[in-house]
Amino acid sequence: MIASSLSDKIVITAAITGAVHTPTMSPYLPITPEQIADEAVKAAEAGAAIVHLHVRDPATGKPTSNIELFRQVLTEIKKRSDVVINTTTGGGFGMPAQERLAVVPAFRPEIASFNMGSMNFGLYPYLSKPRTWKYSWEEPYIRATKDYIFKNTFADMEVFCSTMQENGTKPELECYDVSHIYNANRLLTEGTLKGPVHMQFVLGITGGIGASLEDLLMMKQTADRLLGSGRYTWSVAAAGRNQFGSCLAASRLGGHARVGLEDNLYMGKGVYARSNAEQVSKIRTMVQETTGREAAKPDEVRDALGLKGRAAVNF
Ligand code: KMH
Ligand code: ZN
Repeated sequence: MIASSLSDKIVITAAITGAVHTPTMSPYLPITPEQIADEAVKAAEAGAAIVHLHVRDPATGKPTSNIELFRQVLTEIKKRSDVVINTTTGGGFGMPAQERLAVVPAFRPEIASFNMGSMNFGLYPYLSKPRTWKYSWEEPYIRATKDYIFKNTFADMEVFCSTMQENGTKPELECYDVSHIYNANRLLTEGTLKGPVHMQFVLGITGGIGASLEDLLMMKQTADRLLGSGRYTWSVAAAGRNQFGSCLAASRLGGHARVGLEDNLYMGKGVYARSNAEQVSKIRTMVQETTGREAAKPDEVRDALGLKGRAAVNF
């Protein structure tokens, strides 16, 4: 059903800035609302059908949930592009669940991330590389993740689910491990979550499943077994150097691909990605040349995922 309508197309998502990387890690990480919007529009021009968005304090680059910053980014992108806008509800480290979710009732986006369980989410391995930090918040932000739980309890997930339903926002299920697929299946069985669902398998986070081919197959096979093959749509996002290989593998298995500076700052070993668009172009070419699947257009994605359309958002 849903999955087959896009089987000859690849849905490329560009995750523009995220909350995992800090300004010291790459001079190309977009920070201000203007930079984030501009990167999103250019990623769409390069072939991304969806852009996934976080915002940052323009003065320091620190991830924030500030609604006015979101408003600036969302309105600017909508003015310049018909790309599907996917807002984060994962936010940044240390943000309470309700604060992360506020973007949904405020803007009623077509789609938003929905994190499928609590987990360790360690960025502290970044500290093994010596750096001179640009901003004083960066090192403590990264260090604190050693003792941090990314909290998404069943009670939290019920609230996220009902808020998204009330606002006509499709949840994109961020699954960082096999247990998150079981959580998704539980919410579906209980009727809290309505199908058909769209999943993002997030591989290679410290605290989640790895990013080997076996890990990817384990995620897909688990989802097929629990939800039924072809009864859900799915995409892969993988951290760091695993990004392109995992996305290509997903494309060969009928899945979709998320790239972007949220997940990976590089094009290859030691070579910075100078923009999100560069990564979008690279995966678009890799997938097209390997599988023949062409980049899906935003309206094709709206159709296939059952999104309400850009006229129905509140920005
Ligand atoms: N910021 C992270 C803790 C999402 O956008 O929903 C997780 C994250 C996922 O980025
Ligand atoms: Zn995100």
